[in-house]
Amino acid sequence: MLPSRFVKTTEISQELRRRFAEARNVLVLTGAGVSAESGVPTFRGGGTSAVWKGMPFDVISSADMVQRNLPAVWEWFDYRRGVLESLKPNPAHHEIARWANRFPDFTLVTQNVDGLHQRAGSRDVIELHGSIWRARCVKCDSRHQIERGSVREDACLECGDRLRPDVVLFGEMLPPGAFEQAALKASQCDLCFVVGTSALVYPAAGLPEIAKKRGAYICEVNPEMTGLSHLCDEVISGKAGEILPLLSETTGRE
Ligand code: BJW
Repeated sequence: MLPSRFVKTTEISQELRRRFAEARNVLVLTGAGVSAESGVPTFRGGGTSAVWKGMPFDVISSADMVQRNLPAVWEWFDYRRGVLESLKPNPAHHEIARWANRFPDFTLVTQNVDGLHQRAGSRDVIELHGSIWRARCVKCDSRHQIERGSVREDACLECGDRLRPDVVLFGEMLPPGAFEQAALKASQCDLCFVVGTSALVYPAAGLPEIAKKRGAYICEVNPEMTGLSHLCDEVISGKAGEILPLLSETTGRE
């Protein structure tokens, strides 16, 4: 089933312009695609999907691998942090950061662990899947920031036990309160953007469904159709870094 409005171009509909100009509560859910134009590989689809030493990401980024071979997991995450050191936020990150000042109530929820939203200036980002820039103790759960360009700690500063990346792997619980806070905001928003996510991973993919049930207008920005496209009021087929800046330009809302 196609969404009510499927825009197969970079055109922004009059309806979306009006909604964008009048919206008070806006929620944006982002996924790996929002960082694709910065050079961060997405997880699924296309030739650049994440693979490490022949292992698909769901093998190396798994709770099982943390148990069996934590050094291999760190090698994969250290490599990714190293790559991120030289990458920059793209126009999509910057545009979303500006939106925080446009709407009376704005919430950014991301599945990304790369920290690029924050580097673009976004604050109070709800990170559903953790951060590649933090380590967490396997025993006492205390968290340790990993500064850009620095060497990460080997052992927990509180109890001395092993540290693991503070990211959420399949079958693991999301950070306490993160989804609940995002779900509350989804239930209150009047405009919801779903940007650069395949919308396959739950509970994140359930947020636009919550917003839709409460009557929000849902707009997806993605070069591909996803499992959520049918639920959206509008699907704009294109790259986030090209589409999102057009919204402000065409509505003139500052
Ligand atoms: C562009 C673009 C451009 C490209 N511009 N777009 C309910 C129903 C069914 C299953 C479950 C359920 N609840 C829980 C589950 C199980 C599971 C799950 O969802 N499984 C499904 C796969 C079926 N979920 C979980 O296990 C979650 N935990 C949980 O629910 O805990 C409670 C619980 C515990 C135990 C039992 C039951 C419940 C945890 C999920 C953790 C996900 N972790 C990962 C890895 C992080 C670590 C790492 O970085 O290595 O997070 S998986 C990976 O997928 C990563 C991402 O955040 C996540 C989502 O991917 P995303 O962002 O959508 O990226 P892609 O690559 O899939 O898509 C990119 C998109 O961008 C594409 O559409 C492109 O077209 C597009 N694109 N260029 C715009 N320029």
